[in-house]
Amino acid sequence: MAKFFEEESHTFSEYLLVPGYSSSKNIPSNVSLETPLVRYAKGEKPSITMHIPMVSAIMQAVSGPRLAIALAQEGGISFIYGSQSPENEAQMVREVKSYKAGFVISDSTLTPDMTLADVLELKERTGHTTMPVTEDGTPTGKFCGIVTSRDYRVSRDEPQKPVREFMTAASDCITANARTSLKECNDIIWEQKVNQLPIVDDNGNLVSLVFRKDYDSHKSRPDELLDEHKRYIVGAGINTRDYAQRVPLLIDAGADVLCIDSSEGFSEWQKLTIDWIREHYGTSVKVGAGNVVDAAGFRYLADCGADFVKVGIGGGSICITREQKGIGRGQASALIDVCRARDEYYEQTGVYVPVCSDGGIVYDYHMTLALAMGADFLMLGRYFARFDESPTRRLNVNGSYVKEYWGEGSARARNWARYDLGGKKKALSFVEGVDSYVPYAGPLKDNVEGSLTKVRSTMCNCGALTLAELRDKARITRVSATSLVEGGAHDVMLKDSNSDMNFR
Ligand code: RVP
Repeated sequence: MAKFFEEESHTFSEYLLVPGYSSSKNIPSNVSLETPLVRYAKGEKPSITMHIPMVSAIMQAVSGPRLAIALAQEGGISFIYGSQSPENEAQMVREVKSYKAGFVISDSTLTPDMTLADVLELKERTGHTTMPVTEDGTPTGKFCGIVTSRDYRVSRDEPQKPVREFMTAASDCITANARTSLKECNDIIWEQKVNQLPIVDDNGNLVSLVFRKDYDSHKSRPDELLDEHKRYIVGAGINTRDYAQRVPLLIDAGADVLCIDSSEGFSEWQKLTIDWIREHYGTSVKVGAGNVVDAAGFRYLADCGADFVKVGIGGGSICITREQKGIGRGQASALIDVCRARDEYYEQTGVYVPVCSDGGIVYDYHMTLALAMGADFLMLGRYFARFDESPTRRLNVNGSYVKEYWGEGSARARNWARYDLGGKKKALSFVEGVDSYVPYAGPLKDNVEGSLTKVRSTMCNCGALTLAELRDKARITRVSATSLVEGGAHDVMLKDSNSDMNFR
């Protein structure tokens, strides 16, 4: 006879926090959101602690180098997507590790043969108006010149006009060499009255750009997450198929932490992957595993030596696994079950294995709920896909700006290794994800700050100043379908029917 779980499975929206006593010390500026990323023994400290409990999803549409840098600047970690060649993924890790604050690697580069139409298309896609021109169109190719919006007139110029005819040629640009410090670059920008300064190496190749508009943001970022060499911390996704090739390249590139990216993690494939890493690197390479949705799955991965365990099957916004295969569990129920198992494991073994809640966060308050239910940190896909820094195109659809967002199990990403169960076939057998748009929401920094302001505020209402205290003190109630209606605006006529509250 099958085992039947006693309780239905529930989602975050079916719960609310009941405020507890808060003292005059419970003010948002006193709240710490520090959280462990990897396992540690009682009395010791984890080797990596994040300053905010957020990581970005291991997805093509989410975690590229630009988002990784922006998130590390706020105190969280990106996991660069693994559904690309090991070499490309390692290159992305290297880009993050070699990033120097204030020196921007171009993500909108032209060739001299491209046209004004290409410039306009790129501008629409990335939102950038300043575009360097290199011989081969790569961000580190031979520097040929620069295009800004002052170089063309859309009303007069032909769309087919080649870039070489209207760019400011390299010989007329003020540039600096790669040994110039950020302070010196900013001095040049002010003295020469320019808005950007291309950094060019001794062979004439573009290295990066320094922008006047970034001047203020170079000032200290209190939460940024740095390694011992003051480089940004970055993670990388791996799979249970090509780890013997992929892991060495990622470690060599400087990845600080790895995570096995799999739709279903309660499997021997995960053990084989972790065993291989332990055999070759001992415990110096940190690796998370998942995804699981119950205590047994957690226990298995914790015993395998996973540094953290990721929870969630079928709850992702772009995920249709539950419809396609009939497997999964409501994200809240899965998380509660796994977090109980983590606490038991800690009591029994003295080893704390952090839990990551992956997928299904829609509202900011879901973040607080997930943390109160026990998550040490959250993995978010849709949330980050909406920002400037995600690697996807920004488009104007019916008058609104949107960004593209597609699942790793979609026909577009074809991340077969994430879903593979073994056998000869090296392709997706059927899709488990969709291709979609999400509302464009601007820069990561502003949005993360906004969301965490709400998290801090709710923590104060629960009398908690740390995430551990929140887990201890939170009082959580289930809500009926009728009281859900009561929770939103109701019985009034909204003035702004296009309100974007749903996405905040
Ligand atoms: P969300 O934040 O709700 O967009 O969910 C993101 C999560 O969804 C990812 O971290 C991953 O676990 C899962 N995912 C990614 N692709 C797919 C799919 O195609 N089914 N699912």
